[in-house]
Formats: sequence, structure tokens, C-alpha cells
Amino acid sequence: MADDSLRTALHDESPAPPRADIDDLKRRLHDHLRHSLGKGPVGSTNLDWYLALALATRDLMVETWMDSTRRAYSNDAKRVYYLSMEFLVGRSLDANLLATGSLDLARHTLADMDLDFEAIRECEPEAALGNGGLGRLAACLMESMTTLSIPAFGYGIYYDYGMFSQYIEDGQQVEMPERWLRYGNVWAFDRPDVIMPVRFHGHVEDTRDQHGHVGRRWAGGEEVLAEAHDLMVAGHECWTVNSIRLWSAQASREFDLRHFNQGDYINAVAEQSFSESLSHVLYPDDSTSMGKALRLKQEYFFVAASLRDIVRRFLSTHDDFTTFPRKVAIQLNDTHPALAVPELMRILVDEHRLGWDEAWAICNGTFAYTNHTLLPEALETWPVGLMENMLPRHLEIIYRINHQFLEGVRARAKEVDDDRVRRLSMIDEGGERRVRMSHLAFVGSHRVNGVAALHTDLMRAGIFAELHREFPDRIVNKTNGITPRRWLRSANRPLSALITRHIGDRWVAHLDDLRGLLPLAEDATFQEDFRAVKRLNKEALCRYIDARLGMELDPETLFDVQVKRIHEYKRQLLNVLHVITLYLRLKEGRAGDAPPRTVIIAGKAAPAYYMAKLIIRLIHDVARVINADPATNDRLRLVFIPDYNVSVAEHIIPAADLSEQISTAGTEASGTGNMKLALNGALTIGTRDGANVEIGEEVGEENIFFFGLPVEKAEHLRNNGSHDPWQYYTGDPELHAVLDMIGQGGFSHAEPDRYRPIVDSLTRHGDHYLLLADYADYIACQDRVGRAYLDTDAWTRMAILNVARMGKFSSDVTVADYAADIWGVPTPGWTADAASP
Ligand code: 26V
Repeated sequence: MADDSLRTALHDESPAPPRADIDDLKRRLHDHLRHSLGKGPVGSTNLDWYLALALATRDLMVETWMDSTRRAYSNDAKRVYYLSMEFLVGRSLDANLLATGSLDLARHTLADMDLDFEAIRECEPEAALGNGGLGRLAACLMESMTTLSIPAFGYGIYYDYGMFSQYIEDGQQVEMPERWLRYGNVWAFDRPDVIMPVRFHGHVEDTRDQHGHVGRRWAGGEEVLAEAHDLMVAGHECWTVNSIRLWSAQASREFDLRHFNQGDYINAVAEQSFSESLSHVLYPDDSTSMGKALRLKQEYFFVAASLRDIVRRFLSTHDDFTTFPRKVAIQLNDTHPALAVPELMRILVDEHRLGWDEAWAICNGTFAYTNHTLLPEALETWPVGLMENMLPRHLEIIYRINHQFLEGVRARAKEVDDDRVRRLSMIDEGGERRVRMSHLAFVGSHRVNGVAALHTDLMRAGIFAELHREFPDRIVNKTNGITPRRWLRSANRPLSALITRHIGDRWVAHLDDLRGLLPLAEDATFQEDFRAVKRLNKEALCRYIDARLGMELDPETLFDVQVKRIHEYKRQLLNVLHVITLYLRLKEGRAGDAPPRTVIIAGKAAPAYYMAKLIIRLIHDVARVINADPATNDRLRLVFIPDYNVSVAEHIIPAADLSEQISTAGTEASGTGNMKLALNGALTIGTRDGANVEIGEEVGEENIFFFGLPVEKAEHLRNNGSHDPWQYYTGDPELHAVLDMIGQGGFSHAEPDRYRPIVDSLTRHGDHYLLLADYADYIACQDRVGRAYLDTDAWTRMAILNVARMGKFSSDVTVADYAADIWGVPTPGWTADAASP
């Protein structure tokens, strides 16, 4: 610790606000307590105070929110619509206090009232309306669009149940539903007056208007109503407030009458709640497209309601559709909203009687599509039969889009190659016929983007190679980013304060300013302060873990962190192999002077993902054995933190020394946790995958720990038929011992075969994600990490350089690039002297 004054400064960096401001906030809190919540100060709980504070903060946002809407209307500004099945917002109190400039005032006021700010903050329910990376990216991009003063709307689903809560029982994951709306939602305005009818099933009929024009019309079937709920999103310093409009399902009146008139009241109510169940729950699996009808229904439900809303807003100030693509940009977050393409065609052609070609040009000019995964099992395809039944008109439109597209291909080609046509088609004809949603989204969009440079290259060369040949300018890269407001300024107040003390606070909106820290990387005092900050964060995490798990950890040890969804491709198992390797070395006195480590893992497994759940169980069994071993437990600990979510991430990330980004090269599209950890001063151990490659380019090869097979070699190994994992098993005594210990019940004495499936998947079933091929290099790289950590000054220097060079990964930069290259909208909040995207 540099000195006590630093410690004091870091805990509470702000001078007390004027007495009058404190008194004013107190008055507003009491006001809300009484008039909004119907409570008096006596007997009010932390939850009541949270609600009062949130309401008072919301009051400060409403004016800007309305101003922002008015401004967009009066300027006839082009609006950006971000369509996403998921928005992983997390908590909003801190972000909104920060945006409205009232964070310090709130802290001082609550302290003045003898209230516990930290405890009050923790009362906010988590808005976990997403699975992981894709949903969190949507939240970061919305925040940055707002900060850049882009008139933007998110559109999605108001799930009653977001991501499940993860409990651990007997070392195993148990899922519990989380009713996050049980105390209402301060940050959303319900709009029972904004309702959009959405049709399912029914039939298609021919029509003829009074001019004799023939057309098609979708009729009959059932109708569900979509009701709007508007979530406010504040930008930095609250110049602009945008909204995320989320839809919940309501039974339609027509439905009510029809059923209730039949006199079967009880069954009618039951059926009513059946149609409302559409928006009940988020699908918690982000790794396999299971082809469930309810999921398709959810997709169409929110797409239909959103497009109706978008078209209504456009027509309120325009007479026809000619300028539509100049006024409306719609970004499709993966293929989940890809039905927007045929839906907009249906609206234009069937409802507004535009010609097909004109409508198609409008669609293509409006849509852009972001791809987030190359894993074949996660690519969405829907059985033609399912779509025909649920969305008969859309299937017709998709057939026609496909027909015209393939005609074009044939016309452009010198000779017709049927095989090529088959590969390009929107319909997969091998086996049960299915609609390829990625082809629909690709052809319907003017831009298609990957989320990191490597991923975009792999899209061009791999899954979209044929489409790329047809449209060579369509695929572009937009490397992901993270918002520095949440992921540094708010989650890591000690580091923020230290940075601001040296370079001012402009970095919060211009992250590239962190380069101002470069000269300080060599500065002994700054290094010492930087270490003190990390130490403070590690102590805080230790308290958090002790409070939640009753486990005491040593903040002096190297905090080695892997936090993300549990998936075989992310290779948490490889991390466990390293832990066991270290354990055996320690037991056998072969660990040398390796520094003491605390390995921290957190993440959820999809409820139906057997292997992922077994890996969680293994982590717990390994942790139980090694943490209880007095021969080693002062040098090695393994901790699994349950129920990983945005708020838990905010606790863990600032305390990390080492960031594990160890996916098989070519599998992780980008990663964003990698950026969050590096921005908070963790060094990365990683493969050359996703955005790790670009992080390496920015921070310098000497400040990151790369290991493992690069994409080409990994692919070659997998594809040339010679991959023989058994060889690694028999050829490496250390690996052999580790796998035997797992496979023979060394961590599961009561059930020695418990982990056979894991060991067999590696040694006998092809080791699809190449853990054994990368094992030796990973261990060697971890040894280098251990040695580097022992040189405290050099390590600190590297960590500072990481922080200083992360400017590229601000989601402001990402958004500015989308705005210029895809949406064609100005970014008034992005000043000219900021880093150019
Ligand atoms: C896929 C599926 C498959 C169908 C069933 C439901 C469902 C729900 C979500 C997903 C999305 C998986 C894709 C995803 O989250 N990709 C992650 O996107 C991040 C943001 O671009 C990126 O950083 C991660 O590398 C990538 O895995």
C-alpha cells in the first residue's frame, strides 16, 4: 500500500457535495417513499430505499428522454433499430446515477442517513434478459449509441423469467427460475396503450383491389397482442436517453370473446394464459438450436410487433416508403430476428401494395445482419413444415426471395452449377427440408458483419464462402467493444480514481485517452499505486466470496480467472487439467517456486447440456479435494462462484490478475470478457482466437501470453484424419497422470466412474476441441505466467500497458464504425479529436 491517503481517496474519491444538495435528495427520497411506495421512513427496508432512490434517479432522466424523442422527430433524423432476442442489461442504478451525475451525491446522502449504500444497491433485481456475450453486447451497444447521441431503439422481449439462477447442490448445477419483476421495474414504463396484434397460423388468399391489382393476403389463424414496455437507457452524462422497447404477450380481445362466448370460462382462461406464455421465459441455451416451435413463435412475435411499430413511426411523418432506407436502419442481432426480412416484404407488398422489386430494394437498404457464431450446431434452421403451419405467408415470401436470388446467381454465372445453387439456397434440401436463417438474413441485408477481424475472415472463407463470392463487398468486420462506463468507471472505482488523478476523466467517453498512462508504466510510485488498487479489489472479492461461500482466500495469491458460459469449446476443462497438474506437482514437490494461485471459475451451463454440467461437477469435486489438502492449500485453491451474471462479473473482473481466454482457435467469435478483464489490468493467457488476436496487436506480443495451435493448424489437425488424441495421452506422463486421476475416481471416490465420459471424450472420442493437442503448450505457457508474476514490477508494468492500450475496445468505437459504415447516421456525441474508429 502506497499510503493511507491513497486508500482513503480510493474508497471515496469525491468531496462531500453541498449540504443543500444532500438535503434536497433526502427530501426527494422521503417523497417517493411516501407517495410512490406508500411507506414511512420507520420500518422501511433496504429494498424500499432502493426503490425510492431509483425513482428519484429516474425523475432526472425523464426530461432528457422526452427531449431526445422530440429532437429525433423535429430533425426527421435517421433512427437505428437494434433487434435482439436478448438484452443483458444487469442492474441499472449505478449506471443511471453515474449518467445523471448523482452517484457521489447519492453515496453521501445515504451515508448521512445512516443507510448502507452497498446493501441498497444489491437490492436491485438483475435484468438478466440474455444468455451471455450476444445479449451483453446488445446492452453495451445501446449504451454507446446513446452516448454518441444516435437516436436508437432496442427492440426485444420482456421475459417474465430471464436467465435462470444457478444454485449448486452437492457440487451440481440446479436451475431456479427468477421472477425479476416481482417488485415491478422502476426503469421501465409499461405501455398498455401501445399494443400490436401479431398473427399466427391461418391461411393465405388471393386478393383483387378496386383497380384490379391482384395480391396475396394472410388471414385467419390466431392473434396475440404485443404490449410495449420501455426501458430507459442513459448515455454518458445523460445528453441523450434512448429506450429499449420490450414486448410482452397478451391474449387478444377477439380471442377472449370467441372462447368465453362458448361458455367454458375456466378453459378459456387457461387458453388465454397459454397465449400469454409466449413471452414467459428466455431460452437458456445459447449453444444449440433445438428447433422448438415456441422459440420460433417468440422470434416472429417480437419481430412483427417491432416492425409494425417502426413502420407506424415512419408513416407518422412520411407519406410513402421511398425514403424508408434513408430514415430507418435495422440491425439484426444474429439470425434470431431474421424473419424481419419476409415480414417487411409482407407489409410493403401485401399491406401497402408496393411492387416486389421496389419493396426488395427497400428491405435490402434497411437491414444489416451481425453473425455471432460459426459453430454449426448454433446456426438456426427451421423445418419448412413448421414454418408453413405457423407463418404460411412468410414461407411463400421466403420461397420467392430465394427463387429470385438463385435466378440472379444463374444469370450471372457462365454455366449453371447445381451443386453451387444447392449450397447457396435458403432451403436446405438434405433430409427434412429446412429454412437456413443465416442465408435469409445475408441476402436480405446490405451489410453482414463479423464481430472480430479473425471471425470475419473465417466467415468469408468458411460458412459464407459461397455467398461471399456472390456479394464480395457485403461482409465487413465490426470488432466488438464494451462500455467503459460500466466496465471500468463504475465496476472499478479505485482504478478509475487512480487513472483520473493522473490524466483527468475524459477517458470515460474517449477511452483512447488511457494512452496517457503509457509513460506511467515505468513510474515506481504509479506502479505501487496500481498494485495497491488491485490489492484493494482482491480484498473486496475475498470478502464477497467469504460472505457468499464461507471460504477464506488469500489476496496475496495470483487470481487466475475464467468467467463465461460453460461450453466445451471454451475449454474450462483445459483450465481444470492445469489445476490438477499444479496439484500433482505440489504434492510431489515438483512445483519449484511457482507462485501461490487462486483459480476462480464461474459460469452457467445450459440446462440440457450434459457435458457442461458434468464439467461444473468436476470443478466442484476437484476443488473439494485440493482445497482440503493441507499439503497444498496454501499454494493452490480452486473456487467456483455460483450464479455468474453481470453483477457478479462486476465483482470479479476488477480483482483478476490473469484472464483465461483459452477457446480452441477458430471457435470463439470474439469474446468480450477478454476485453473487460484486460481493461481492468488482468494479463491474458489465451489462444489466437476471436478478439484475443486484436488485443495482442494492441497491447503488444510481449504483454500477453499466447499459446496453442493457430486456426489453420487446428483445422488441419481436425480435418486431415490423422488427429490421434491417444498419442498425447500416452506420450505425456504428466497429462497421463492427470487424466488417470480424473478417470479413476481420484476426485470422486464414492463413484470412481463419474468422470469417465469426460476422459473418454478426450482420449477415445476424438477430443473435438483439441484439449490434449494444446495441453503441453498451455502448461508451458502457465509456467511462464507463474515466473512472470514473481517479477512484481515487470508484471505491474505489463498490466498498466494493457490498461493503457485498450482504447480500441470501447463500444463507442464499435458503434462509431457501425454508424459510418453500415447505418449511415451521424454521431454527434463523438467528438472529432477522439480516436477515429
Ligand atoms: C444462439 C442460440 C442458438 C439457438 C437457440 C438460442 C440461442 C441463443 C443465443 C445464441 C447466441 C449464441 C451466439 C453468441 O452468444 N455468441 C457470442 O457473441 C458474442 C458477442 O458477439 C461474442 O463475443 C462471443 O464470442 C460469441 O460466442
